[in-house]
Amino acid sequence: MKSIRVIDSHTGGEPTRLVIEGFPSLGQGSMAERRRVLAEKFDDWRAAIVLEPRGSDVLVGALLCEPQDPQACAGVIFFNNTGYLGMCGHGTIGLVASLAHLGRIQPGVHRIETPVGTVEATLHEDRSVSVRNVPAYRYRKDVSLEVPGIGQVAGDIAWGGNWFFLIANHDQRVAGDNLDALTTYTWAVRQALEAQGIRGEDGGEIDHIELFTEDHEADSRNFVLCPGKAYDRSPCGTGTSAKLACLAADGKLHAGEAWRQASVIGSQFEGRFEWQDDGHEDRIIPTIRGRAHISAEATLLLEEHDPFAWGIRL
Ligand code: PYC
Repeated sequence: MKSIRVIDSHTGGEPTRLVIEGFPSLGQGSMAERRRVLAEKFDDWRAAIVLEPRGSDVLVGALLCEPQDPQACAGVIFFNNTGYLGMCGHGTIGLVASLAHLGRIQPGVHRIETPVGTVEATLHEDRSVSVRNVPAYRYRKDVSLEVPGIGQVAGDIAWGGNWFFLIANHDQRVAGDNLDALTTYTWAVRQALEAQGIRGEDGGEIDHIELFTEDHEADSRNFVLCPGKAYDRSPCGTGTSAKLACLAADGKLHAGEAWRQASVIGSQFEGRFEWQDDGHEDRIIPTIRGRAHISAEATLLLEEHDPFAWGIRL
């Protein structure tokens, strides 16, 4: 019998399962190297932790790692029902809330290594968390796409720690009682991007699709389709970062101004940005603030003769 200790939390409704003990060693490399080792040698551990019957399609896993840099408080690798993420905003907020719950960190600034760079998380006295993310930028504006069954769709491609296709003009109702239609629409867009070879600047797959609409209580409401076809219950930290990059590039939001991003279920993040100060004029450093709540402390058990011990993989 194998056992894996986890802390579950949710950030604006989106769950994170932080793995704190019981995972095989991935070596001492960077988080990007350790993610490669995880994917190549231990992918069944990912599946055991986040897939049914222990998990669900919505769950994001976060493997807590020893950081390389002694100044960092943690390293982390995020994964989901289909594979691995670069960064994860809601997951970082969940990680920080879980470390605070365990008494491992106090309010203040904490550096966290991820596969796509180091982020800086501030645990505030009110238990909310700000994540100063990796640099974000818009790669292409107004990309036109023929989507089978839908027609022409135009959107921006932006990086916020993962690759996003952001669609502002569409005929969809972005509301919690329209999730099936939103999923069908965004999944068709995702497949069209893939089929037409439209990718991020580094050749990375555009595996998050984001729709926007107006909101009475925030500056915008979004629906974000995640890589494994689940929608993000939170406003998506990396998706909000990508949105801030587009707003900044269009001059619609200025450095330091607040942007309240609501999710399709009504939870909110507050985002702000500063321009990156290294000659990349189009890049911003986004900061996303939100709040996570702890939902379980648990030990996952993998029985030797359980046919679904390593997850249901169809
Ligand atoms: O908050 O960045 C995020 C995120 C990515 C996928 C799910 N949540």
